[in-house]
Amino acid sequence: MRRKVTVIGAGNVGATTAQRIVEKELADVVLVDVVDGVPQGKGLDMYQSGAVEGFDMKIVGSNAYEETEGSDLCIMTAGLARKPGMSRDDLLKKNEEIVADCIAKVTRYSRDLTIVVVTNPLDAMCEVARRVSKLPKNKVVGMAGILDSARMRAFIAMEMNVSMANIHATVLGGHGDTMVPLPRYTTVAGVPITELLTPERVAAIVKRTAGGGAEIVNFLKTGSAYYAPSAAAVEMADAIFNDKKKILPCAAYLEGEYGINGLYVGVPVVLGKDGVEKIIELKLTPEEAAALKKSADSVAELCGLLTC
Ligand code: TXD
Repeated sequence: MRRKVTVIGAGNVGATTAQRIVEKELADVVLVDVVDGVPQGKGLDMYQSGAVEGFDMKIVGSNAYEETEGSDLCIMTAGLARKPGMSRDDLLKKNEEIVADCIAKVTRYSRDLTIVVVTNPLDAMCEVARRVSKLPKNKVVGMAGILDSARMRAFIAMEMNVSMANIHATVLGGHGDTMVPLPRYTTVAGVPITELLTPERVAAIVKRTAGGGAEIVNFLKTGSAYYAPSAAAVEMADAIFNDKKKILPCAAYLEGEYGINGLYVGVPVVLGKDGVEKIIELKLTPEEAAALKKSADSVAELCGLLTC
C-alpha cells in the first residue's frame, strides 16, 4: 500500500524533507505552503527529478488542504526561521498562530495521522499541535534530539577522526540553549567519551553542540540549518512507517517521566508505527537531573505564554 505524507511548509526544511522522502521512496508527498506557486513549482520540479533519480513516488504542491486527505503522517515545518541574533523563543507568538492554523486544517482531512513537529520553538510548538489536533500524545512528536545528537556526533568525529557511524550521542531536554548533552551516555564504539577525551575537550564539544544551530545561522545569515534537520525528520518518518522501534531522542509529551509532567521535552523514545511507543528513562546524576529540570522549566515558561 502506498503511504502518504503531508509536508507543511515548502521552505528550506520542508522542501528538503519532501525531496528526501520521495528519493527514499518512503511515501507520496503533498507539499503545502501559503505562498502561491512555490509548493506547486517545487513539487513539480521534484516529481520530474524522479525520471532521472529513478523513483516513482507522487509529489504535488498545493496552497490548500483538500489534496492532503488520507495522509498517514504530517511533517510540520511551516513558520518563520530564526534570523541572526533572534532566539528560538522570539518566534513563539507568530509560529503558534501558524502551527495552530495548519494543524487544524490538516487534521480536518486526515484523522488517523501521526504528526512530526519541526517548527521552532520546538517543544512549545509540539504542545500547540497536540492541543489543536486532539490526537493522543504518542501521535504528536517533535524533531530536535536527533539533530542535536547528530551535531554532537559530527563534532566528535571531527575531533577523533573516526566514523560517525561508530558514535552514539545522547542529548536530552528542550531544543534550545538549555539542551542537555550527556557525555556519560555518549560513546565511540561503546566507550564513553569521558574515557577518551579530556574534560576540556568534552566541555568544548558540549558547548559547540548546544550552540550548533546558532553556528549555522551565523554562517547563513538569512536562514537556519536544513540539511541535517530534514535528514533527522526523515529518520523519524522511516522509523514510524517501517515500525522500526528505533530508540531516538525526540520531543515527547511527559507525564511523570523524569519527574516532568504535562510538557514536551527531548528524551529517548522507542519510535514505531504507533509513534512514541515508549519513553526510556535514563539514570541521571544530580547535576544532569538539575540541568534537565532547568531545561524543562524554560519549556514550561514558553508553554505558559501559549494562547491556544
Ligand atoms: O531542530 C529543529 N526542530 C529545527 C527547527 C531545525 C531547523 C529549523 N527549525 C525550524 O523549522 C525553524 O526555526 C522554522 O520555525 C521552521 C522552518 O524552517 P525553514 O528553514 O524551512 O524556514 P523557511 O525556509 O523560512 O520556510 C518556512 C516556510 C515558508 O515557505 C513559508 O512560506 C511557510 O513556511 N509558511 C507557511 N506554510 C503554510 N502555512 C502557513 N500558515 C505558513 N506560514 C509560513
